[in-house]
Amino acid sequence: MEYTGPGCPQPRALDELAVLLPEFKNSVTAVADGLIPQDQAGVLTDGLSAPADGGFATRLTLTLTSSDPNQRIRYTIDGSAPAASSPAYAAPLVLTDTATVMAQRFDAQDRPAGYLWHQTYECRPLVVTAEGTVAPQDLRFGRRAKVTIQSAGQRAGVIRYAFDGSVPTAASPAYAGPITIDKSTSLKARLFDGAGKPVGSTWSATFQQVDYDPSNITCRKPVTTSGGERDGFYPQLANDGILDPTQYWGAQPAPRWWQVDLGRSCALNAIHLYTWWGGETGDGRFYQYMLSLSEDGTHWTDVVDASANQAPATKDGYRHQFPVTKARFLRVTLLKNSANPAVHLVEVRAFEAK
Ligand SMILES: [Ca+2]
Repeated sequence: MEYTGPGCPQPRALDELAVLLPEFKNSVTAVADGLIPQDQAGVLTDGLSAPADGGFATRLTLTLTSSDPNQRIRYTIDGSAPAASSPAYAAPLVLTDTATVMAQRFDAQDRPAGYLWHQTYECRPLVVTAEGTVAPQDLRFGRRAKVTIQSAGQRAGVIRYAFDGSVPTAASPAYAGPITIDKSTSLKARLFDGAGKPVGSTWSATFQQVDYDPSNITCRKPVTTSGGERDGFYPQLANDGILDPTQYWGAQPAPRWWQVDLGRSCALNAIHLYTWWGGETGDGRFYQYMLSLSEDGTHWTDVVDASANQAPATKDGYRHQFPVTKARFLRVTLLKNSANPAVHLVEVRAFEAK
């Protein structure tokens, strides 16, 4: 997700540069209060959806200082260079919309002195949250997601949005409540004030629908394996929640096992095992395996014996149901891949009895 608009680097402290460049001394410096903290940048769920380069959500207070108190500062907020006719700085500036601030010292004869200081501060007034995504800061979702848009600080105005990739205008649909999406889509949203004028930047993101099942309980739990991993084929790819055949755990030679710690004793009655299946339509390969459960990680019960399986792997996976069994640990032992000596898991999903 990102905001589009002017770039917004952190405010410059020209006094720091003065160490290297003495001629920068006696220039204007600035302190900005209200910038979105770096550690909250990019967070979707708590409402601060912004890239890591700052910006502000509702209001920004800017304090300008000159190391020469005898010279006044004049400033503009429209991007033009300050002149003798520009306002003299007397108190901290309060910004409520994107602005390029320029400031310059002027001497007793109102002649420019020192160097021009300038900085663009980007207002990002919207807060976007989503339910049903793979993770709080993730824009990928399963069957559907519910997207909520608010203005930061309950700022007055009308939020308008567009799904077609265009930037919302005053004629775009007005946001009236959470929006449910059920396919991949771009979303752009923008705040308009009472006069129909846009405020700040446009919020923009692309939500991506993926094969993700929120009722699966293996997702992102700790995993261990018997080793033999190939570079880049991490064990965590088999329980990242997403069925994506380009991302899988791979190890060799068979047999190899992969194990997940569910963190608590669960009443399981179904496991869906997605080995690699050899491309979109499958290449006819099959995997032979055992599925075992354990309460303590030491004593195991085999709930599925597919050691003689010859059914080809497909994108639908090997789906097993079994009598309800209590377990904290789930182990997949891959005994054989008919295509080559390596074994592969795209995803392992487990489900609790309802
Ligand atoms: Ca996966």
